[in-house]
Amino acid sequence: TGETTVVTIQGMTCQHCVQRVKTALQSLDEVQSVTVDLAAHTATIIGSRAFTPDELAPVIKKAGYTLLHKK
Ligand code: 9UX
Repeated sequence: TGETTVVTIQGMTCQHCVQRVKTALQSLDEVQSVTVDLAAHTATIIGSRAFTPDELAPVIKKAGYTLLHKK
């Protein structure tokens, strides 16, 4: 079991970008797996809990990308 969090990320344009985002998100405690869909600009995080945009945004920014906040 696990909680799934899906976020939209701006700025990923290649598989190196995908790997950077995956590595950054996998560094978080309580993250079990991360998959990134380059075409959809999304990252799907499975973990022992859900993750909030506020805690994910700085991690994604540090990797060089931008969390797109849902309107
Ligand atoms: Mo290459 Mo992806 O610079 O940014 S890692 S396009």
